[in-house]
Amino acid sequence: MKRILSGIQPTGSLNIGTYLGSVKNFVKLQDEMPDYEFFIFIADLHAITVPKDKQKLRKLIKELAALYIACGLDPERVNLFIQSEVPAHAQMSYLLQCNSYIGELERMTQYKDKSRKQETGVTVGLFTYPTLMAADILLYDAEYVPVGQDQKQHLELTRDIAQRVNNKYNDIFTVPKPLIAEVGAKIQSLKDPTKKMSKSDDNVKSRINLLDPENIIKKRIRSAVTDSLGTIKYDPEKREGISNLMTIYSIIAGVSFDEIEEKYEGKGYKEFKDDLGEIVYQELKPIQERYNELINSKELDEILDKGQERAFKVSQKKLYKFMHRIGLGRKR
Ligand code: ATP
Ligand code: LTN
Repeated sequence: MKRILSGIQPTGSLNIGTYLGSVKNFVKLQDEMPDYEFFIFIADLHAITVPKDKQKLRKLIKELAALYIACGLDPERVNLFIQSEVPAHAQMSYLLQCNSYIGELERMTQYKDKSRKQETGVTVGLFTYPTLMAADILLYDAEYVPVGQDQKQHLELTRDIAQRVNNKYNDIFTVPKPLIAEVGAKIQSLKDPTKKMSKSDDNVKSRINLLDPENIIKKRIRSAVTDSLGTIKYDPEKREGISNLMTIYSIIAGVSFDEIEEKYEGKGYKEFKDDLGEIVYQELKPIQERYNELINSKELDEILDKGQERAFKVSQKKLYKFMHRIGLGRKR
């Protein structure tokens, strides 16, 4: 069966950037692509490449899993699992490291950015991060990998590694393709619209988290950076702030930029922002209700157990196949 796979790091509460750029797209894909098997996992091994507080990490892993389901992922359609509960990921990552070059990992912009920001020692794990990501994907022979724009370079590296290994060891991996959503592929920070909205940004005002209460949601939108022109016009090159808010509006309300411009012709930011605050709140309300039902439930554990079982089976088989091709272990 053909497969689609993606991972998300438990590095902070889920925000509307990740939701609109990634989760919502997933929910759509599970219905639009019935011939594919879906795997989504919480990339907790990726999260520890930079220092993490134990209690916070544990809480975030479960929170993310519950939120994914609350956002509409159907556990009957999608295998949802926790990366560290499936040992083949770390094992495969090592095997791929032996087929990757220091030079190509050094070129990764995420590594360059994150290692620059790191105050204490930069770990080897941060450097080899892309080989773990390649392992995540290649273990499942994923044909498509839905990601945001920022992950495109890692996907390209995964393809290079897969092709290299295929040439050396007789076509063992499916070469994956990125699936990048067109609109909303990148939601920008509410405080600095030239940067992406990120859960690891120190400024909490830069984002709206899916679990934020109504008053915070509306406050964040009201205080989002725009410009002094005061008109509702989409121009992502010159007017990043208002264009970013229009993107959020467009995806949630399902209307085009032209329709938004028409609706707010002659009106100012206040009216637009008040409406957008309400639209975002109405989108998040049912998600928060479902999340509260799930977070401490047996249902969530059962979903994660089922996901782990399936992921274990598929990944273990691929891992052994590759080990065998390399010449490792005993021949059976
Ligand atoms: P960090 O800032 O800690 O690196 P992040 O907020 O970028 O984290 P990830 O866990 O790295 O979140 O991303 C999960 C998925 O959501 C990825 O496919 C990523 O590209 C996508 N994504 C994250 N932030 C945004 C955003 N602002 N707009 C669109 N897609 C996003
Ligand atoms: N690196 C990704 C998360 C991630 C991922 C993956 C995405 C880890 N493994 C495999 C797709 C496929 C990120 O930071 N967003």
